[in-house]
Amino acid sequence: MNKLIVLWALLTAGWAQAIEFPAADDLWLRAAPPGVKMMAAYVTLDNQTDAELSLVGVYAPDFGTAEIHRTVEVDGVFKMREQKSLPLAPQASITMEPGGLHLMLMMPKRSFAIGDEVRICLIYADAAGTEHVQHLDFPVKRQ
Ligand SMILES: [Cu+2]
Repeated sequence: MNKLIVLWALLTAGWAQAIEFPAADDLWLRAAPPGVKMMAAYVTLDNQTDAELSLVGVYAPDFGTAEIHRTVEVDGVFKMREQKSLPLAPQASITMEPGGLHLMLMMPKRSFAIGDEVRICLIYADAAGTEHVQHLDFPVKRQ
C-alpha cells in the first residue's frame, strides 16, 4: 500500500469528524438565592443540519454535577426526571423552559450575580455514536 495512504489512515483514525452544532438561542441561568444547591438553566437548540444528533449530557465547571431533566406531573405532583438522551432530528429543535425540560445544575462551587456569564457544555452524540461538546455561556437572569 502507498505509504502516504497508510499515514493518512493513521492520522484520521483517531479524529472525530467535526459537526455543525445546533443553533443555541434564549440561553439563561435562573438566578437563585445564595446557598441554594440546585439551579436550572434553559436554552432552545435548533438542529439546522441534515444530520441526526442526540443531546446526551451536560457539564458545567462551576457545578459539582449537571443533568438534563424534564419536569412531569404525576398524580398532581410535579417531579423531575433525568433524561439520558434527547433526540434532535434534522431540522428539529428542543425547547427548554421553566416547567419542562431544563439543565439541572447541582452543587454550585461559587455564587452567581445577575449578568454573570456561566459556562455550560452540552454533549451531543452523532449518528455514529461519537460525542461532540458545545461550549456555551449562559447569562444569569432573574426570569
Ligand atoms: Cu431538575
